[in-house]
Amino acid sequence: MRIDIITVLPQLLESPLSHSIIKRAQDKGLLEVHTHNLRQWAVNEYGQIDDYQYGGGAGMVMMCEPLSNAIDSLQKDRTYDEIIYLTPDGETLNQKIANQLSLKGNLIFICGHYKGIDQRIRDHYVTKEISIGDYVLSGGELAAAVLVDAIGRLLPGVLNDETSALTDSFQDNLLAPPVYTRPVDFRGWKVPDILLSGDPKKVEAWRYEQAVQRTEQRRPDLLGEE
Ligand code: 6GU
Repeated sequence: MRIDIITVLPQLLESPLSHSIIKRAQDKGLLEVHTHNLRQWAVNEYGQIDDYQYGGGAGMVMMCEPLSNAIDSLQKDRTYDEIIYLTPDGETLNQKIANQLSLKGNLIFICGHYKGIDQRIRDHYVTKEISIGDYVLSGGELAAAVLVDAIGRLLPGVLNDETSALTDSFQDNLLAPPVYTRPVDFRGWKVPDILLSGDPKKVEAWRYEQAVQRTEQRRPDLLGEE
């Protein structure tokens, strides 16, 4: 998979994408992430990419021309399955969306800033709009990093047995059960006996029951859906 990210702050994306599992995905050649500074396509020598909004009001809007030139330039070299705009008014990201996107080949992410991007780019270029939750970030970059992580770890070959996505929270609309490691007794706080029983069937049944209980208590909304 290849992800091209159009941003005014490429530095902000560097660190989150160069560690741990997402770094390994790139090192293994399973994921390529390329960031592109939108200023390359600025409309003048001052590097302008935003302007006042028609109709008045506070806040700048990211202009059509730099964005369309950026996207056109990327599309000269390859075709993209989705052009995704990261925006708080997009569809809220969940595991199902991450699963679906992990099956695609090439993606463009557009990170918004200020009041967002000109609506015409959304109407004529963008194919999907995604939010990472009901709160406002100062730009789409951290949301883009979240999306790259959520998708990247699902690509075949990225995770091994230890990090397997199969037992994640949300993978089957259930939260993950509690987990324990050594020691068996820490300050008198004991590991549940069943996990020490050596009976994989019993362990599996206990984990399932715990997952259901936890989901009922914390996220009943997950149980009523699909
Ligand atoms: Cl995708 N962008 C911004 N700026 N804020 C957000 C968001 C995205 N998702 C949640 N809040």
